[in-house]
Amino acid sequence: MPYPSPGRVERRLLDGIANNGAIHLALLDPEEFDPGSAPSIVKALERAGSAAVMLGGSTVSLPSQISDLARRIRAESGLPIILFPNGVAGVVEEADAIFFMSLLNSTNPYYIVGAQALAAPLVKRFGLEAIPMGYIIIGGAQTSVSFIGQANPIPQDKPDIAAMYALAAQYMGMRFVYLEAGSGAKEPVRPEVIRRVKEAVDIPVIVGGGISTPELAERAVRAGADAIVTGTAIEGGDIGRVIEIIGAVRRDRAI
Ligand code: 1GP
Repeated sequence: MPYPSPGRVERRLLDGIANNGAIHLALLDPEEFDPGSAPSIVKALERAGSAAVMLGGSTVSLPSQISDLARRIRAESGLPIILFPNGVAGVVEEADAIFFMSLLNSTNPYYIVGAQALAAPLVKRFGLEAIPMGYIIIGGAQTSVSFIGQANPIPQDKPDIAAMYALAAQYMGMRFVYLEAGSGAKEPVRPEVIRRVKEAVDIPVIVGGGISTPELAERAVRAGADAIVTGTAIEGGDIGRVIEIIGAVRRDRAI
């Protein structure tokens, strides 16, 4: 059993993966979202089987936007609320947990450990469950996250490098690894990258960025993704399609 042992939210994610083969995580970026519409959307996604809500975005600077969204969602939904912070501004008290993430292929130590050190006392004070996660940016496209995070993205045709970084995350004690193509990416993380990472590590593999259809979600799950994140598809307002994506994710990956 790792120390500290997994908290309530982490256990729920792990149980979801164990029971369903893979889970869906709904990402809401407070800068892209009308807070009034969030609760009904989240309720629909919860009914469809999404496992948790992630709150955050690369350019968020106003913590109160995240707090407001978290409060509204909590009033209407029982889904765990997990912060997906871009920095210290992404840490608020109203969530259940935080992906305590290090952008492993940033060229700037601020995004590897600097922001985390500044945020750590807040996480403790707010009583947030910290879920240690290695965050790795994949693919050549310039996205908000790769620009802001000053990343040196791992090329899609270098799956072994992605696997090395993911294994390093595991050996450093991180309990999830997130392969990120960037929000709205034209090319999601390629199946070969997911497959190679999955073969290399024992920790759950989260995949996001550009997964806009059930087919792309299913392809990622078949390649070995344990969790699929969608953000842009939810912002687009076609909740029917997001519900289809959730259905595709929850199907047994062995099918
Ligand atoms: C971004 O991986 C997430 O951090 C989700 O990406 O917005 O493209 O779904 P999309």
